[in-house]
Amino acid sequence: MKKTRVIWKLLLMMVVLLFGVSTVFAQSELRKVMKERGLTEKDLLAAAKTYTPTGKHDPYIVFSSGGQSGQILVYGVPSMRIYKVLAVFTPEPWQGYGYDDESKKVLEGGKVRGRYITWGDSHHPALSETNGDYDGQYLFINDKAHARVAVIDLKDFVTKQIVKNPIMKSDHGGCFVTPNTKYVLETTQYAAPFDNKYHSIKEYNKVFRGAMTFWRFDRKKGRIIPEKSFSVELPPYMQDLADAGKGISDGWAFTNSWNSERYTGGIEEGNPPFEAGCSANDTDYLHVINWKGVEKEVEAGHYKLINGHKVVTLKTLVKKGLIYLIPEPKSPHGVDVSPSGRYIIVSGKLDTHASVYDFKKILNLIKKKDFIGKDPYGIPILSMRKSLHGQVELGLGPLHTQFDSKDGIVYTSLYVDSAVVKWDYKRLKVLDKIQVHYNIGHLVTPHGDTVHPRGHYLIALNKLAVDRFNNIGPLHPQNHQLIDISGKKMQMLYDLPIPIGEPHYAVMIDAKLLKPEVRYKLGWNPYEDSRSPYRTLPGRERIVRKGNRVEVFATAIRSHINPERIVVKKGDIVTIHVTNLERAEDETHGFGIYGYNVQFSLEPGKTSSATFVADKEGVFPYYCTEFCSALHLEMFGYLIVKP
Ligand code: RUQ
Ligand code: CUA
Repeated sequence: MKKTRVIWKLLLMMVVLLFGVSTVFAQSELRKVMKERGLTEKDLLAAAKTYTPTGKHDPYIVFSSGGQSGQILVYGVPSMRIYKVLAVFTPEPWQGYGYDDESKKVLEGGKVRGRYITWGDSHHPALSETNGDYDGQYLFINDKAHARVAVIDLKDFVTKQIVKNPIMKSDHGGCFVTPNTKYVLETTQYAAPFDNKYHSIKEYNKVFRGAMTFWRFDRKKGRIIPEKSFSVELPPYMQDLADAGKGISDGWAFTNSWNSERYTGGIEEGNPPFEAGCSANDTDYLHVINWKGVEKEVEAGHYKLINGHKVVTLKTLVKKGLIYLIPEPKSPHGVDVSPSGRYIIVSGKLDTHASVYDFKKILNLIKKKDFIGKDPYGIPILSMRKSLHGQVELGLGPLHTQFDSKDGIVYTSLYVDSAVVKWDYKRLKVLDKIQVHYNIGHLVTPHGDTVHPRGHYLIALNKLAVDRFNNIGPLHPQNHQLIDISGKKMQMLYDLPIPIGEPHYAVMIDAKLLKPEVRYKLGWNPYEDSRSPYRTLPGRERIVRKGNRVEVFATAIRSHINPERIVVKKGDIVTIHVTNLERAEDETHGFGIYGYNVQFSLEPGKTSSATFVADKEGVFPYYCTEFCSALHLEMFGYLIVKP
């Protein structure tokens, strides 16, 4: 009772401060609103913890995967206000991404066997790290459907590069970075042949393979260097989530798996379905890989070139003692390395327990060559019992784990129970549980997968929303729920519907670490981080014709586009470059042309180009597509194509 009264007084004080009204008036107003909206005192407290007055900024920023949209969602915590959708694997017109020549080049990096792909199943974002903690410089994300990885530079929140994995057909265990972002990890999901040829499913054990790729990241250039990247060949066990070691496990990588049966399905032939065949064994394998050792083998030239990519074979890995397997409860999910790097938490998924492995014990077993056997590929297997620190029964469907700032405290999602469980992985006991709505996949805490988790908030990334929001048709949004974890008991604060696809993972960073630019240098091509050779200064606008090639050097500044008329002949190949001359913050112009699928977003200083064949005669208005000034509507011109 006493506590409620204190809360009540605090809230009143807030209202008084906020509105500058008398206590009595504020009290009656507040009571009225509560009554009208059916709010409890608990609701008011949650509101006070999340409400962010106009002009106030958020202390944390979340980068959430956008699932099938192939994008990334950026929102603030605790306000849960959505700030931006980052275009990554998919064309996105607001940002002009995929609609100008410069960004098309980035998307082309993600071609699959020559085909231009316009979607991605974005899964796990990863922030760049320095000494194991976020540094606010780069963001990476994988596309499960096509085994691709993208690099986003956080100095302007723009996708700079997409690389296609040369040997994988899908991925899941990515992206995870090594503690200084030397490598970005990507691990296969569905085993497949490394080559692009026909193979019968009967060749599964021999030809189908998993892999873990170590993409070498050049921090200065802000790009992945494919020539310096390499992969390790893995058995076709359907590798799942992965993580890079840190602290005492730095130099090692971990991935679990869910098909040690090497089951190949075939209900068509009367075989059991995949989901039964892939979970017949009681255990699957946690893979333990010494990547620093693998790096040395690559340097020594002990690799095979497959599709032009360096692959260290299973044979080499086994011969040099660079890979080990440890049984884990069947079809597990999530493999999360503790801040110190000593403990590795694997969730049961089909088992109600989380298994906490102790890397010190693992290293000892490896040193002593204390193995319980070998798998069909000759990989030594360590004893599960001897590798474990312990197991804790958490509930139904444990999936992912995030760490708290308090030592030993973690949060694990329970998919089947629709709950988050708070527990102690060192002392092996459950501390608290909270219901979420519904069927949670991942969860995220600030810096929750680094050496220095910050605590305070947790977001449950729920797969199903069911009845939580207004009915907007059979396709429901997912539901991100903000939870206060600063106290002993977890408290639900806020629901955020996610409108662009199924978010898998999200990362949450201290907003102070992000220092993006507000404008580009004049004439900038952000996709190449250099001055565009096509930049145009005021007074230098021109139209240059060479044979049937017409090149237009244009500028945009409040409130005109120069030139105002572009006259070409039918069949001409036209390239239009537009430079935004503005220096003022947020003075973005756009440039859209009727009928030619051209749309630029011209942030201050940016130069964008579009090349097209003027294959239709007629009159084609172009105009600025951002409401930039009182005379924005007047910011236009005509492309006239003569017969
Ligand atoms: S994994 S919902 Cu697809 Cu990130 Cu666990
Ligand atoms: Cu420029 Cu509207």
